[in-house]
Amino acid sequence: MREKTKWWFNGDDSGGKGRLYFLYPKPFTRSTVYKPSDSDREAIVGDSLPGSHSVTEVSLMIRNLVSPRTLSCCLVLGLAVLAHPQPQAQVHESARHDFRVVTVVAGLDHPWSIAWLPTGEMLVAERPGRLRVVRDGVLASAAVAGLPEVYRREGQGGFMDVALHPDFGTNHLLYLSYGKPNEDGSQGTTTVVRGRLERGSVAYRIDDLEEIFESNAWGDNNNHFAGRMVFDPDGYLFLAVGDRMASPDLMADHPAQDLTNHMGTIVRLHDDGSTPVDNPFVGRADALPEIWTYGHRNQQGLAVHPVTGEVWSNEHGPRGGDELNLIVSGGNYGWPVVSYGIHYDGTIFTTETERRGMESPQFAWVPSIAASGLMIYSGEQFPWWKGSAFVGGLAGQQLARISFEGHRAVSEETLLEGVLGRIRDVRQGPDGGIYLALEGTDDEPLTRIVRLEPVAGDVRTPR
Ligand SMILES: [Ca+2]
Repeated sequence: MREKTKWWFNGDDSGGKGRLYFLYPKPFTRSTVYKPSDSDREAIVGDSLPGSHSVTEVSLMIRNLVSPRTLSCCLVLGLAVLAHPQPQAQVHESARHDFRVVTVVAGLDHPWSIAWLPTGEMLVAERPGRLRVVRDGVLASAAVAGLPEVYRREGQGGFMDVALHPDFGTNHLLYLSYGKPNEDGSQGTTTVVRGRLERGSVAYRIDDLEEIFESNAWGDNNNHFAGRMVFDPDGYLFLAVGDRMASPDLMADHPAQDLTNHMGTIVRLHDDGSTPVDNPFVGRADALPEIWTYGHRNQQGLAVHPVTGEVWSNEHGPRGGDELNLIVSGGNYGWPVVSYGIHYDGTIFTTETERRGMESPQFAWVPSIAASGLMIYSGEQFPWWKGSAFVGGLAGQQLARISFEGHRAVSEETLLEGVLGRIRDVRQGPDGGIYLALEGTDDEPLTRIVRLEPVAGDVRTPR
């Protein structure tokens, strides 16, 4: 019997009969059938039950929680509870679904992004330059080995996003975006490496690491790297590169409006980093061929629509003017010539919010929430939320849900405002759950990933 990881009680709050769910690591096997031995049973019952509970019957049912190949099992034990049932988390109400917030894993240092392996294990990129593995709710102490050094462990120039190749199951290729330092460490730029994720005797490691794209977005500051990545259904890799905080007062001379660098762009690449010949600026002497769109600021969300396959992005405005954008080939998204925002000090750099020939956002936040993370929901756990976009708020300390008619955002609902602090990333897990990576604080830098848990019987008609 290995160490236990987690248990929770599902039953009458005032005591009485209920079921104890117990999650523990299953030996790694391709088989979906795993029978615990009698000694396993004894260890579970002996180790995991609080003293005031007694077991009247033990029925062991193996339930795969995530996928047939997950490492997790769930034992369901029939219990008679004498006293002190486990309190359940608070229910949060919203227009379409009620839900609880439960902790998935704690102890993370600036988690910036989340990805899942086919085994059900969770990968978490920590900004200071570590890639962590979470197995059955337990954070492995050893980080993934074989990844590069970062430009800055503080600020924004560390590890950014982690993504699996669409054929990861056969090729094991893992992609990481990060702030790459120049030779003397004085400047950094958004860069993508990939390598094969292999499991060693103790921990995962990256073999055959190679750099596949170094953006031309060098700067000696530590801001606006963007760095989000996503593969679209055709297998192209999209990468957001931030504007490196060049001043909006540059207006039409701003680097985000200059196609000879990658600042303020989304680039589109083959999986090996080479340039697709049908990219919109291929063959132009005044443009870099990797550019797919430009005129962006600091894009902290990038997602593929689960039904249409379209690429969507969100970006930070300055004071006001965060945007949710539908990404179309060759589009100029206007920064800083058109914006719904103003300078942080309240002064104005543009009076225009839209202009012919520039792409307008499908939704804009005024005031800003500091949009971070983007997910368009397609799971079964929250059926009324299918097709909604979920966006984390850093300064806004909230989860925004945007609903659409076609491409047009028609409503915004603010969830969890002020409840969880700053939300850095939003993902849909392979179980259809909604996962949030939270920011720590100066006082408590280590932080959590949480999951929204449906409330049974919650599905209701719209209010
Ligand atoms: Ca814009």
